[in-house]
Amino acid sequence: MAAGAASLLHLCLKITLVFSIFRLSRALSEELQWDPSGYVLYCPCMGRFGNQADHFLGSLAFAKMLNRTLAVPPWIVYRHHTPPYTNVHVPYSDFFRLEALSEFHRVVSLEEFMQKLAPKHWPPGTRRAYCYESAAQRSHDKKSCPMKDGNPFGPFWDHVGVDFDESVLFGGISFSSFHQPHWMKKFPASEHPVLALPGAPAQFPVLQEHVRLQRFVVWSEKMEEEGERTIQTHLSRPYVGVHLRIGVDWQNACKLLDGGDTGPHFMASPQCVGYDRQKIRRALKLWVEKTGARSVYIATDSESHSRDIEKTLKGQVKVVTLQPDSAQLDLYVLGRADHFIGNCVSSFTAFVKRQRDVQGLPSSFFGMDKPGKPNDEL
Ligand SMILES: Nc1nc2c(ncn2[C@@H]2O[C@H](COP(=O)(O)OP(=O)(O)OP(=O)(O)O)[C@@H](O)[C@H]2O)c(=O)[nH]1
Ligand SMILES: *[C@@H]1O[C@H](CO)[C@@H](O)[C@H](O)[C@H]1NC(C)=O
Repeated sequence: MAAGAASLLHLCLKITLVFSIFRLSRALSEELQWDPSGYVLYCPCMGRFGNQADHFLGSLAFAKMLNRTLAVPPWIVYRHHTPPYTNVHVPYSDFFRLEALSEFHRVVSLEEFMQKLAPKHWPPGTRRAYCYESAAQRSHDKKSCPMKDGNPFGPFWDHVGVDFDESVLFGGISFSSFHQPHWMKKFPASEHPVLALPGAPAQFPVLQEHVRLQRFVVWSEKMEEEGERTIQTHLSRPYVGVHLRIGVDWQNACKLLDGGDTGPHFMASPQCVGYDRQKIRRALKLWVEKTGARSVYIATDSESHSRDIEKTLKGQVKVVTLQPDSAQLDLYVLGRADHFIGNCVSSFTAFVKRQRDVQGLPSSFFGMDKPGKPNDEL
Protein backbone atom coordinates (compact mmCIF):
# COMPACT_ATOMS: atom_id res chain seq x y z
CA MET A 1 0.00 0.00 0.00
CA ALA A 2 2.75 2.40 1.07
CA ALA A 3 4.62 1.55 -2.09
CA GLY A 4 1.55 2.35 -4.19
CA ALA A 5 1.12 5.74 -2.48
CA ALA A 6 4.76 6.50 -3.02
CA SER A 7 4.59 5.75 -6.71
CA LEU A 8 1.42 7.77 -7.01
CA LEU A 9 3.20 10.69 -5.39
CA HIS A 10 6.10 10.10 -7.75
CA LEU A 11 3.76 10.18 -10.71
CA CYS A 12 2.17 13.40 -9.47
CA LEU A 13 5.57 15.01 -9.10
CA LYS A 14 6.51 13.91 -12.58
CA ILE A 15 3.33 15.34 -14.03
CA THR A 16 3.88 18.60 -12.19
CA LEU A 17 7.43 18.72 -13.46
CA VAL A 18 6.39 18.04 -17.03
CA PHE A 19 3.77 20.74 -16.80
CA SER A 20 6.13 23.31 -15.39
CA ILE A 21 8.69 22.55 -18.08
CA PHE A 22 5.94 22.91 -20.62
CA ARG A 23 4.91 26.24 -19.12
CA LEU A 24 8.48 27.45 -18.91
CA SER A 25 9.25 26.64 -22.51
CA ARG A 26 6.05 28.27 -23.59
CA ALA A 27 6.96 31.39 -21.64
CA LEU A 28 10.39 31.40 -23.21
CA SER A 29 9.08 31.02 -26.71
CA GLU A 30 6.46 33.66 -26.06
CA GLU A 31 9.25 35.99 -25.18
CA LEU A 32 10.51 35.99 -28.73
CA GLN A 33 8.25 34.67 -31.42
CA TRP A 34 8.79 34.77 -35.11
CA ASP A 35 6.90 37.64 -36.70
CA PRO A 36 4.96 36.37 -39.73
CA SER A 37 4.88 39.95 -41.03
CA GLY A 38 8.63 39.77 -41.57
CA TYR A 39 11.76 41.71 -40.70
CA VAL A 40 13.93 44.54 -41.94
CA LEU A 41 17.68 44.23 -41.47
CA TYR A 42 20.23 46.83 -42.52
CA CYS A 43 23.78 47.95 -41.98
CA PRO A 44 24.21 51.51 -40.64
CA CYS A 45 27.07 51.73 -43.07
CA MET A 46 27.06 55.47 -43.76
CA GLY A 47 28.80 58.05 -41.64
CA ARG A 48 29.53 58.32 -37.99
CA PHE A 49 27.07 58.59 -35.14
CA GLY A 50 25.13 61.63 -36.30
CA ASN A 51 24.49 60.11 -39.72
CA GLN A 52 23.65 56.72 -38.31
CA ALA A 53 21.13 58.30 -35.94
CA ASP A 54 19.43 60.20 -38.77
CA HIS A 55 19.26 56.99 -40.77
CA PHE A 56 17.95 55.10 -37.81
CA LEU A 57 14.84 57.26 -37.52
CA GLY A 58 14.06 56.80 -41.21
CA SER A 59 14.61 53.05 -41.01
CA LEU A 60 12.30 52.78 -38.03
CA ALA A 61 9.64 54.57 -40.04
CA PHE A 62 10.28 52.31 -43.05
CA ALA A 63 9.87 49.13 -40.98
CA LYS A 64 6.62 50.45 -39.56
CA MET A 65 5.40 51.40 -43.00
CA LEU A 66 5.91 47.80 -44.19
CA ASN A 67 4.59 46.45 -40.87
CA ARG A 68 7.80 44.45 -40.44
CA THR A 69 9.75 44.11 -37.22
CA LEU A 70 12.91 46.21 -37.30
CA ALA A 71 16.06 44.33 -36.38
CA VAL A 72 17.84 47.20 -34.67
CA PRO A 73 21.51 47.16 -35.65
CA PRO A 74 24.40 47.99 -33.36
CA TRP A 75 26.07 51.39 -33.79
CA ILE A 76 29.30 51.33 -35.73
CA VAL A 77 31.99 53.24 -33.87
CA TYR A 78 35.16 53.95 -35.80
CA ARG A 79 38.44 53.74 -33.97
CA HIS A 80 40.87 55.11 -36.49
CA HIS A 81 43.15 56.60 -33.90
CA THR A 82 43.13 54.08 -31.09
CA PRO A 83 44.16 50.44 -31.11
CA PRO A 84 43.12 47.96 -32.28
CA TYR A 85 41.96 50.31 -35.07
CA THR A 86 38.99 48.11 -35.93
CA ASN A 87 35.34 49.14 -35.90
CA VAL A 88 33.49 48.57 -32.68
CA HIS A 89 29.89 47.42 -32.87
CA VAL A 90 28.02 48.81 -29.90
CA PRO A 91 24.61 47.27 -29.16
CA TYR A 92 21.79 49.80 -29.50
CA SER A 93 20.84 49.18 -25.88
CA ASP A 94 24.24 50.27 -24.58
CA PHE A 95 23.24 53.84 -25.45
CA PHE A 96 19.44 53.76 -25.63
CA ARG A 97 16.47 51.81 -24.35
CA LEU A 98 15.19 49.23 -26.77
CA GLU A 99 11.88 49.06 -24.87
CA ALA A 100 11.22 52.73 -25.57
CA LEU A 101 11.17 51.99 -29.31
CA SER A 102 8.47 49.38 -28.83
CA GLU A 103 6.02 52.11 -27.99
CA PHE A 104 6.26 53.11 -31.61
CA HIS A 105 6.81 49.83 -33.39
CA ARG A 106 7.92 46.20 -33.04
CA VAL A 107 11.68 45.89 -32.72
CA VAL A 108 14.25 43.27 -31.80
CA SER A 109 17.97 43.86 -31.56
CA LEU A 110 19.85 42.45 -34.53
CA GLU A 111 22.02 40.50 -32.10
CA GLU A 112 19.01 38.82 -30.53
CA PHE A 113 17.47 38.19 -33.93
CA MET A 114 20.64 36.37 -34.98
CA GLN A 115 20.94 34.45 -31.76
CA LYS A 116 17.37 33.36 -31.20
CA LEU A 117 15.45 33.58 -34.45
CA ALA A 118 17.89 33.24 -37.33
CA PRO A 119 19.07 29.69 -36.56
CA LYS A 120 15.56 28.34 -37.11
CA HIS A 121 13.89 30.89 -39.39
CA TRP A 122 16.74 32.42 -41.38
CA PRO A 123 19.37 29.71 -41.44
CA PRO A 124 22.56 29.86 -43.49
CA GLY A 125 21.84 28.87 -47.07
CA THR A 126 18.62 30.90 -47.20
CA ARG A 127 20.02 34.35 -46.60
CA ARG A 128 19.06 36.72 -49.36
CA ALA A 129 20.35 40.23 -49.80
CA TYR A 130 18.15 42.95 -51.30
CA CYS A 131 19.52 45.94 -53.13
CA TYR A 132 19.07 48.37 -55.99
CA GLU A 133 20.07 47.16 -59.44
CA SER A 134 22.38 50.14 -59.59
CA ALA A 135 24.22 48.96 -56.49
CA ALA A 136 24.65 45.48 -57.97
CA GLN A 137 26.17 46.99 -61.11
CA ARG A 138 29.36 47.43 -59.16
CA SER A 139 29.71 43.72 -58.45
CA HIS A 140 31.78 41.27 -60.53
CA ASP A 141 28.76 39.59 -62.13
CA LYS A 142 26.63 42.75 -61.99
CA LYS A 143 23.95 40.73 -60.23
CA SER A 144 25.15 40.59 -56.63
CA CYS A 145 24.41 43.00 -53.84
CA PRO A 146 27.62 44.45 -52.46
CA MET A 147 26.72 43.45 -48.91
CA LYS A 148 30.16 42.74 -47.57
CA ASP A 149 32.42 44.70 -49.90
CA GLY A 150 34.92 46.76 -47.97
CA ASN A 151 34.70 48.58 -44.67
CA PRO A 152 32.40 48.92 -42.75
CA PHE A 153 30.22 46.46 -44.71
CA GLY A 154 32.30 43.31 -44.32
CA PRO A 155 33.16 43.73 -40.65
CA PHE A 156 29.52 44.55 -39.84
CA TRP A 157 27.99 41.36 -41.26
CA ASP A 158 30.92 39.33 -39.99
CA HIS A 159 30.23 40.72 -36.54
CA VAL A 160 26.72 39.25 -36.59
CA GLY A 161 27.89 36.13 -38.41
CA VAL A 162 26.08 36.55 -41.71
CA ASP A 163 27.07 35.49 -45.20
CA PHE A 164 24.64 36.04 -48.05
CA ASP A 165 23.67 33.28 -50.39
CA GLU A 166 21.68 35.07 -53.02
CA SER A 167 20.76 38.56 -54.22
CA VAL A 168 17.38 40.02 -55.03
CA LEU A 169 17.54 43.20 -57.07
CA PHE A 170 14.99 45.95 -57.39
CA GLY A 171 14.67 49.30 -59.08
CA GLY A 172 12.23 52.11 -59.56
CA ILE A 173 11.07 52.16 -55.95
CA SER A 174 12.22 54.44 -53.16
CA PHE A 175 11.96 54.12 -49.41
CA SER A 176 9.35 56.86 -49.20
CA SER A 177 5.75 56.25 -48.19
CA PHE A 178 4.66 56.83 -51.76
CA HIS A 179 6.02 53.40 -52.65
CA GLN A 180 4.56 51.52 -49.70
CA PRO A 181 2.09 49.51 -51.84
CA HIS A 182 4.88 48.64 -54.28
CA TRP A 183 7.01 47.20 -51.50
CA MET A 184 4.11 45.18 -50.11
CA LYS A 185 3.29 43.77 -53.51
CA LYS A 186 6.84 43.11 -54.63
CA PHE A 187 8.06 41.62 -51.37
CA PRO A 188 5.25 39.97 -49.42
CA ALA A 189 6.49 38.66 -46.08
CA SER A 190 5.34 35.15 -46.95
CA GLU A 191 7.91 34.90 -49.71
CA HIS A 192 10.39 37.45 -48.46
CA PRO A 193 10.39 37.19 -44.68
CA VAL A 194 13.72 38.93 -44.15
CA LEU A 195 14.58 42.06 -46.10
CA ALA A 196 18.31 42.46 -45.53
CA LEU A 197 19.67 45.68 -47.01
CA PRO A 198 23.23 46.92 -47.56
CA GLY A 199 22.41 50.37 -46.14
CA ALA A 200 19.66 52.13 -44.24
CA PRO A 201 16.29 52.29 -46.02
CA ALA A 202 16.18 55.98 -45.28
CA GLN A 203 17.29 59.39 -46.37
CA PHE A 204 19.98 61.67 -45.05
CA PRO A 205 19.33 64.08 -43.52
CA VAL A 206 16.29 62.64 -41.79
CA LEU A 207 12.97 63.65 -43.36
CA GLN A 208 11.02 66.28 -41.49
CA GLU A 209 8.12 63.88 -41.05
CA HIS A 210 10.37 61.43 -39.16
CA VAL A 211 12.01 63.91 -36.81
CA ARG A 212 9.29 63.29 -34.23
CA LEU A 213 10.46 59.69 -33.83
CA GLN A 214 13.37 61.05 -31.81
CA ARG A 215 10.96 60.88 -28.88
CA PHE A 216 11.34 57.09 -28.83
CA VAL A 217 15.13 57.28 -28.68
CA VAL A 218 15.64 57.39 -24.94
CA TRP A 219 18.99 57.17 -23.16
CA SER A 220 19.79 53.89 -21.46
CA GLU A 221 19.99 53.73 -17.69
CA LYS A 222 23.74 53.38 -17.91
CA MET A 223 24.11 56.51 -20.07
CA GLU A 224 21.76 58.43 -17.86
CA GLU A 225 23.77 57.58 -14.76
CA GLU A 226 27.06 58.45 -16.39
CA GLY A 227 25.66 61.65 -17.85
CA GLU A 228 24.05 62.87 -14.66
CA ARG A 229 27.18 62.07 -12.68
CA THR A 230 29.26 64.04 -15.16
CA ILE A 231 26.95 67.05 -14.96
CA GLN A 232 26.94 66.97 -11.16
CA THR A 233 30.68 66.62 -10.92
CA HIS A 234 31.76 69.23 -13.42
CA LEU A 235 29.00 71.74 -14.00
CA SER A 236 26.85 74.17 -12.06
CA ARG A 237 23.41 75.07 -13.32
CA PRO A 238 22.34 76.93 -15.19
CA TYR A 239 24.82 75.91 -17.86
CA VAL A 240 25.09 76.62 -21.57
CA GLY A 241 26.09 73.71 -23.81
CA VAL A 242 28.06 74.44 -26.94
CA HIS A 243 28.95 72.29 -29.91
CA LEU A 244 32.07 73.51 -31.68
CA ARG A 245 32.49 71.58 -34.89
CA ILE A 246 35.80 72.67 -36.31
CA GLY A 247 37.59 69.43 -37.16
CA VAL A 248 39.92 69.02 -40.07
CA ASP A 249 37.26 68.03 -42.58
CA TRP A 250 35.42 71.29 -41.99
CA GLN A 251 38.51 73.40 -42.12
CA ASN A 252 39.23 71.85 -45.48
CA ALA A 253 35.71 72.59 -46.65
CA CYS A 254 36.17 76.19 -45.61
CA LYS A 255 39.49 76.46 -47.39
CA LEU A 256 37.84 75.19 -50.53
CA LEU A 257 35.15 77.74 -50.09
CA ASP A 258 37.66 80.52 -49.69
CA GLY A 259 39.35 79.32 -52.84
CA GLY A 260 36.02 79.71 -54.60
CA ASP A 261 36.14 76.32 -56.29
CA THR A 262 33.16 74.68 -54.65
CA GLY A 263 29.69 74.30 -56.03
CA PRO A 264 26.46 75.87 -54.92
CA HIS A 265 26.00 73.09 -52.36
CA PHE A 266 28.78 74.44 -50.18
CA MET A 267 27.96 78.03 -50.90
CA ALA A 268 24.46 77.50 -49.62
CA SER A 269 25.65 76.09 -46.35
CA PRO A 270 26.44 78.52 -43.57
CA GLN A 271 29.10 76.27 -42.06
CA CYS A 272 31.89 78.66 -42.93
CA VAL A 273 29.96 81.85 -43.39
CA GLY A 274 28.11 81.77 -40.10
CA TYR A 275 30.85 80.43 -37.97
CA ASP A 276 33.90 82.34 -36.89
CA ARG A 277 35.59 83.38 -33.70
CA GLN A 278 33.58 86.58 -33.51
CA LYS A 279 30.28 84.80 -33.88
CA ILE A 280 31.21 82.22 -31.29
CA ARG A 281 32.14 84.92 -28.79
CA ARG A 282 29.04 86.92 -29.44
CA ALA A 283 26.66 83.98 -29.11
CA LEU A 284 28.29 82.79 -25.93
CA LYS A 285 28.15 86.18 -24.25
CA LEU A 286 24.55 86.58 -25.27
CA TRP A 287 23.34 83.25 -23.98
CA VAL A 288 25.43 83.18 -20.84
CA GLU A 289 23.96 86.52 -19.89
CA LYS A 290 20.46 85.61 -20.92
CA THR A 291 20.36 82.39 -18.92
CA GLY A 292 22.44 83.66 -16.01
CA ALA A 293 24.74 80.72 -16.65
CA ARG A 294 27.25 79.67 -14.05
CA SER A 295 29.07 77.33 -16.38
CA VAL A 296 29.61 76.52 -20.03
CA TYR A 297 30.12 73.05 -21.47
CA ILE A 298 32.07 72.77 -24.70
CA ALA A 299 31.80 69.66 -26.85
CA THR A 300 34.08 69.59 -29.83
CA ASP A 301 35.63 67.33 -32.40
CA SER A 302 38.93 69.18 -32.14
CA GLU A 303 40.27 72.10 -30.14
CA SER A 304 37.97 73.43 -27.42
CA HIS A 305 39.27 77.02 -27.36
CA SER A 306 38.26 76.98 -23.71
CA ARG A 307 40.93 79.50 -22.63
CA ASP A 308 39.81 81.93 -25.25
CA ILE A 309 36.20 81.45 -24.24
CA GLU A 310 36.99 81.85 -20.56
CA LYS A 311 38.64 85.17 -21.36
CA THR A 312 35.68 86.25 -23.43
CA LEU A 313 33.44 85.56 -20.47
CA LYS A 314 35.85 87.44 -18.20
CA GLY A 315 36.42 84.46 -15.93
CA GLN A 316 32.96 84.77 -14.42
CA VAL A 317 31.73 81.38 -15.54
CA LYS A 318 33.36 78.02 -15.34
CA VAL A 319 34.25 76.71 -18.77
CA VAL A 320 34.30 72.93 -18.96
CA THR A 321 35.43 70.64 -21.72
CA LEU A 322 35.94 66.94 -21.16
CA GLN A 323 36.52 65.65 -24.68
CA PRO A 324 35.37 62.22 -23.62
CA ASP A 325 36.12 59.09 -25.53
CA SER A 326 32.45 58.54 -26.04
CA ALA A 327 30.61 60.98 -28.28
CA GLN A 328 27.42 59.93 -26.50
CA LEU A 329 28.52 61.48 -23.23
CA ASP A 330 28.95 64.82 -25.02
CA LEU A 331 25.52 64.36 -26.58
CA TYR A 332 23.98 63.63 -23.21
CA VAL A 333 25.48 66.67 -21.48
CA LEU A 334 24.55 68.97 -24.37
CA GLY A 335 21.06 67.52 -24.37
CA ARG A 336 20.51 68.45 -20.73
CA ALA A 337 21.93 71.98 -20.85
CA ASP A 338 19.77 74.97 -19.90
CA HIS A 339 20.56 76.41 -23.29
CA PHE A 340 22.29 74.82 -26.27
CA ILE A 341 24.19 76.49 -29.10
CA GLY A 342 24.97 74.28 -32.07
CA ASN A 343 25.87 74.73 -35.69
CA CYS A 344 23.22 74.25 -38.22
CA VAL A 345 24.80 71.75 -40.58
CA SER A 346 26.19 69.16 -38.20
CA SER A 347 24.25 65.94 -37.71
CA PHE A 348 25.79 65.75 -34.25
CA THR A 349 24.19 69.09 -33.39
CA ALA A 350 20.99 67.93 -35.07
CA PHE A 351 20.75 64.97 -32.73
CA VAL A 352 21.06 67.23 -29.69
CA LYS A 353 18.55 69.67 -31.11
CA ARG A 354 15.96 66.97 -31.76
CA GLN A 355 16.36 65.57 -28.27
CA ARG A 356 15.94 68.98 -26.72
CA ASP A 357 12.92 69.76 -28.86
CA VAL A 358 11.23 66.64 -27.54
CA GLN A 359 11.81 67.90 -24.01
CA GLY A 360 10.88 71.47 -24.80
CA LEU A 361 14.38 72.77 -24.11
CA PRO A 362 15.71 75.80 -26.02
CA SER A 363 18.43 75.68 -28.67
CA SER A 364 20.01 78.15 -31.05
CA PHE A 365 22.66 78.11 -33.75
CA PHE A 366 25.84 80.10 -34.13
CA GLY A 367 25.40 83.04 -36.42
CA MET A 368 21.65 82.63 -36.54
CA ASP A 369 20.18 84.43 -33.59
CA LYS A 370 19.85 87.98 -34.75
CA PRO A 371 23.50 88.96 -34.33
CA GLY A 372 22.82 92.64 -34.94
CA LYS A 373 20.77 93.37 -31.90
CA PRO A 374 21.33 91.00 -29.02
CA ASN A 375 20.13 93.59 -26.52
CA ASP A 376 16.64 93.67 -27.92
CA GLU A 377 16.16 90.11 -26.78
CA LEU A 378 17.26 90.67 -23.21
N1 LIG B 1 32.80 63.56 -28.82
C1 LIG B 1 32.49 64.38 -29.82
N2 LIG B 1 32.46 63.92 -31.10
C2 LIG B 1 32.12 64.76 -32.07
C3 LIG B 1 31.80 66.12 -31.82
N3 LIG B 1 31.52 66.71 -32.99
C4 LIG B 1 31.62 65.77 -33.94
N4 LIG B 1 32.00 64.58 -33.40
C5 LIG B 1 32.20 63.31 -34.08
O1 LIG B 1 32.29 63.53 -35.45
C6 LIG B 1 31.19 62.91 -36.12
C7 LIG B 1 30.75 63.77 -37.27
O2 LIG B 1 30.27 64.99 -36.79
P1 LIG B 1 29.00 65.65 -37.44
O3 LIG B 1 28.93 67.02 -36.93
O4 LIG B 1 27.85 64.74 -37.24
O5 LIG B 1 29.46 65.70 -38.94
P2 LIG B 1 28.68 65.37 -40.23
O6 LIG B 1 29.49 65.91 -41.33
O7 LIG B 1 27.26 65.81 -40.08
O8 LIG B 1 28.68 63.78 -40.21
P3 LIG B 1 29.78 62.69 -40.68
O9 LIG B 1 29.41 62.33 -42.07
O10 LIG B 1 29.53 61.56 -39.72
O11 LIG B 1 31.14 63.27 -40.56
C8 LIG B 1 30.11 62.76 -35.07
O12 LIG B 1 29.16 61.78 -35.40
C9 LIG B 1 30.97 62.42 -33.86
O13 LIG B 1 31.34 61.08 -33.90
C10 LIG B 1 31.86 66.57 -30.46
O14 LIG B 1 31.58 67.72 -30.12
N5 LIG B 1 32.20 65.66 -29.52
C1 LIG C 1 1.10 43.77 -38.75
O1 LIG C 1 1.90 42.77 -38.17
C2 LIG C 1 1.38 42.22 -36.99
C3 LIG C 1 2.42 41.27 -36.41
O2 LIG C 1 2.80 40.31 -37.34
C4 LIG C 1 0.07 41.52 -37.30
O3 LIG C 1 -0.49 41.00 -36.12
C5 LIG C 1 -0.89 42.53 -37.91
O4 LIG C 1 -2.07 41.89 -38.32
C6 LIG C 1 -0.26 43.21 -39.12
N1 LIG C 1 -1.11 44.28 -39.58
C7 LIG C 1 -1.50 44.40 -40.83
C8 LIG C 1 -2.37 45.57 -41.14
O5 LIG C 1 -1.20 43.60 -41.68
